[in-house]
Amino acid sequence: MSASFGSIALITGASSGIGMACARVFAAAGLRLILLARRKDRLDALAADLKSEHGTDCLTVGLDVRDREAVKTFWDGLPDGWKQVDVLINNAGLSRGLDKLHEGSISDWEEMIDTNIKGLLYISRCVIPGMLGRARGSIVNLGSVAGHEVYSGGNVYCATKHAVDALTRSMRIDLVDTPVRVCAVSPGMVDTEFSEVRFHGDRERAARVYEGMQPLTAEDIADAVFYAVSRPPHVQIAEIQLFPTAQAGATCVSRKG
Ligand code: NDP
Ligand code: 8X3
Repeated sequence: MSASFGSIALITGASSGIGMACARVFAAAGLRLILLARRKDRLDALAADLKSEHGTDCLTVGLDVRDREAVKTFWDGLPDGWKQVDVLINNAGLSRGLDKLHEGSISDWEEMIDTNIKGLLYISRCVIPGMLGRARGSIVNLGSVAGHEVYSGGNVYCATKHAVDALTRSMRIDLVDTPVRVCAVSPGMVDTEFSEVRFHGDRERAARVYEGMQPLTAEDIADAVFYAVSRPPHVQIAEIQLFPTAQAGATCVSRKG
């Protein structure tokens, strides 16, 4: 099976949150999926679910997108019939900490820069040439409100998402004379494992981020990603920004109770 916009989607960071929700939406649309993340056990469990729910064929790969050689080896070693990626969802990403820059952890900075910027670049460099060869493709990069605004303690995370915004707009220019479309989906607060990762596993602190307000869900974001990809070929959605109704900016959130 396939959809009018393609037959294979590659989703990075499919083991959790937004990436996992995207996998469910694109599986329901009949695509075959290449699912990447470090936690392969989770990808395998997801693939088994999608097989039984939709008959989806998934290729699951335990991969750290920061590892340039591993990304190349994964791509070069893809089995026949799996290289024709029509939909690329550059979703793998994370934040670490909310420290002031002059008190920040350099290893946290490197993790964010290497994942959110360099990982996106390594994967895109592998996938885009094939899209050009086949003259079709849709790329969705996960941006953020943090790619448009900065906030206290957001420093390096915000810088990485500003970089994603710059790379998305650059890709669109570089690909303007081709049929390949590039979109950023840029959410505000989404209730996933994101805050737990930001606070290094501190679940109580993570839960406080969403206290007294209703955040977006991963499914809300997957719906936006699917909308962008499923437009007719002559329509390129440049960016979708989404907030919860109780949010109007990075630091403007209405909390009740
Ligand atoms: P989650 O923490 O739930 O999911 C993050 C995903 O990224 C996981 O599947 C994780 O898999 C993967 N990932 C992280 N590091 C790597 C790596 N080095 N190599 C491969 N995969 C990696 O968070 P979200 O779903 O919320 O985040 C998805 C994207 O959405 C991110 O880019 C984030 O910045 C963005 N975003 C999130 C918002 C939010 O409020 N939640 C708002 C705006 C944007 P694993 O650990 O198994 O490798
Ligand atoms: C995630 C949203 O507000 O934590 O990108 O930066 S925020």
